[in-house]
Amino acid sequence: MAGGPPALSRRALLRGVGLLAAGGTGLIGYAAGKSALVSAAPPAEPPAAAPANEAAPTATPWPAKPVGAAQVAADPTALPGPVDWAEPRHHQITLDVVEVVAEIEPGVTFSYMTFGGRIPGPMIRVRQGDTVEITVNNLPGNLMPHNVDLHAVYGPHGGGEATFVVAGQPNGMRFTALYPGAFMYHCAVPTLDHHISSGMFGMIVVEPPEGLPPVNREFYLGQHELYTDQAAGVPGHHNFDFAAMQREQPTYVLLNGEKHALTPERRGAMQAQTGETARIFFVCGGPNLSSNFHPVGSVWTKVWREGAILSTPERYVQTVAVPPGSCLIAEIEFPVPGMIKLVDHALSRVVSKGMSGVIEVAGEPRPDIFTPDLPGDPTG
Ligand SMILES: [Cu+2]
Repeated sequence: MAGGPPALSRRALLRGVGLLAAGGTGLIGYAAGKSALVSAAPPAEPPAAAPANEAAPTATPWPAKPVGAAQVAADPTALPGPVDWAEPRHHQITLDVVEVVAEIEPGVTFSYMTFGGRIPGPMIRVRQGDTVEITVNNLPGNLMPHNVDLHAVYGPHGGGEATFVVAGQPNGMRFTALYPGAFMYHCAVPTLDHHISSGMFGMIVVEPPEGLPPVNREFYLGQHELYTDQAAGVPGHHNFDFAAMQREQPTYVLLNGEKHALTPERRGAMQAQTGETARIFFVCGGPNLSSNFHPVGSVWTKVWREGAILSTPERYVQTVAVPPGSCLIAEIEFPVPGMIKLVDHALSRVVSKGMSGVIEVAGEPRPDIFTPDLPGDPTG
């Protein structure tokens, strides 16, 4: 297992990062010298005007930066299949830490920090009793130290201290997944709220030995909020705003890391057929806001709050509160065709802040269940 640089202990590095965070100017000085993640210099070009319907920006906008990745939104269908093994297995997993400039929405760039270049980070799926060797690979060229704290780990810091690593190095640990459920993982360096807000969170699912109920489809989703020095929608590069984070007033509230990413207008909607049942794995990264997760035009037919999969599920739940640092496993059925919009029902987070996704349900109409038009309705 690799460690930190030879001259410095991991504990000393953690202390150092803590001092940077506590010092305020120390953090700004550190980051401004590196220029990409937190910036204090004036813009190189005249600022773009804010849209008339937006609040005035809190700082002069920078021009948009060249993007290093065309997309950070995770494909909601890109998740491992259900556990199909009956004996304990050993897993070797590497989480690449990717710091990358990408668009929150078209024309608005941000310096994201991610696991694997996607938000949420890759879903890890194991069986209760499995052993997991997990390595945080902090890629060369990154600016920040990182680590991973998994809520599925019995162990100090959830493994955060054991995996702490500076840029250009890997650092790993091994654990046994002793309890089942869906659990968040996240970067947990001393400035962890900054790192989570910038994208560093994901989910590990530990299935019970008997597995999960069969379903037709599964989707993997993550909500979190982003604090920038501009109003939502202002073109250009948005820098991270620590003061806004302290006030817990986000610029964006996002599903899978980008504004309205999982909609037909952006990256594409999720797809389903009438008569099917889908399972949703949902992680609320926060760092500060709970989600009030609601399917518009439907209902969660089964809900395992907190991802507590051994619990008896609640039935026909309209809106589920999911706190930051937790997960939800829910099932949804599709009796009629049409569009189901997934939102945070704290509704001011939806339109301009970006918190929505869509499931498009194809199939034959069921007028016995829903009839949109009645005789005498206005036409056109
Ligand atoms: Cu980090």
